[in-house]
Amino acid sequence: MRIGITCHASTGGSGVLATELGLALAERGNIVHFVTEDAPFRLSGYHRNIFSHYTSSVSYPLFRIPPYTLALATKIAEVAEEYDIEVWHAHYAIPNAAAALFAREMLPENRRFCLITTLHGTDITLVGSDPSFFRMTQFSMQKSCAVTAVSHWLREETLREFQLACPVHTIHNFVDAERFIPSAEKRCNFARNGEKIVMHVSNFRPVKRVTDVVRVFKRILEHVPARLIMVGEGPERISAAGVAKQLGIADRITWLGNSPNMEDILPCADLIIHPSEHESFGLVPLEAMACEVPVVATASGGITEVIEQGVTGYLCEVGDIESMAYCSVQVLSSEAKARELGHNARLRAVSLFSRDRIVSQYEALYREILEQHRDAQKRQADLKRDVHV
Ligand code: GMT
Repeated sequence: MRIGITCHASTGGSGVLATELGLALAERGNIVHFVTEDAPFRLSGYHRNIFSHYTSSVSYPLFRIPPYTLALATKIAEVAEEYDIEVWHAHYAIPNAAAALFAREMLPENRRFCLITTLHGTDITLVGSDPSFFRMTQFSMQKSCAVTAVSHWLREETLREFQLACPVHTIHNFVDAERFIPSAEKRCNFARNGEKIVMHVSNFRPVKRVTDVVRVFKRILEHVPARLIMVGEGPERISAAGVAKQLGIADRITWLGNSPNMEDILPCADLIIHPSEHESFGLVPLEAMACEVPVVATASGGITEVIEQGVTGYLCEVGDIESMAYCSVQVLSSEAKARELGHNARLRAVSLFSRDRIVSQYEALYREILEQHRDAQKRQADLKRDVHV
């Protein structure tokens, strides 16, 4: 198939998933064109069947904010027409699905692609439900040929919040379990003098509750010698660093910044802490699970579909620092417990969220809507011919 993908190029999970999906589709022989504002975070180097196109941004004194969405729509239309794209996959409703819809309208009727919109989380829970975007998000979903959500929880939230007339399919996120693998040697990369490695990975937005990570870590240190590795960048980094200073543990934390090769970093951890306010899926926990790293997270949203309580990790209430610290200490102070959780975690990641399994679900959906789309186009052409006869 000839497939177009639009996603956010930044470090967030939606862009990561879209990139991994594009790479997997290309490996299966599909032709994949990315249209983004910049190179997607995890897409580097040459890959067979992958083509990249960037939007050009125009700054003009009249524009206080450059109209990026219009530039994106224009680029999508150009690429779709030039490469005869059959399916366009927009990741994150705003502005990607809206721009793709606009692009589709610009194309001649017989060259229009099928649009699939994948909802990732905050495009529904924060951005899309904001009154300034609500109608546009709802319209974009309703006019897509298919809408998918990355968890059952997000699907339910979407149907409840937007009262949609169209179905929303759940297709979970996936992990490449051949790339994300456990590695005993890598665990030593950050540890000094027998320290355990506690890690947090995110884009440090308020929804990730990064200061909770630091508070949990402070309590862990009362029981286990450990080092906290913070991976990522974002607005809450300053607050988290401030809390660490106040608690007197700044020297026990290493700030790594952003890194695209998480397969080399996650296996270094003995434990991941993921205390989000809500999480529609939790791609980082899944990638950690594939590396046999247990996760302590919050029972908030779709992450409960990823982590099995007490079997592959632990789920605590949002903001419950004591419980998160207690569970963390259980994992870090018992090799046997950590091994058991890690083993179960990888098994679950491989059996339920493998790349092959999930990419096949996307391909099947593409084929299904493409067939419906072609039937509809044919019916329309027949109708026009009949009218002219
Ligand atoms: O940051 C992003 O680009 C997307 C981000 C978000 O806030 O929507 O992450 C979401 O998408 C990921 C990939 O599907 C999920 O694994 C994350 O759980 C989800 N984040 C939230 O729901 C907070």
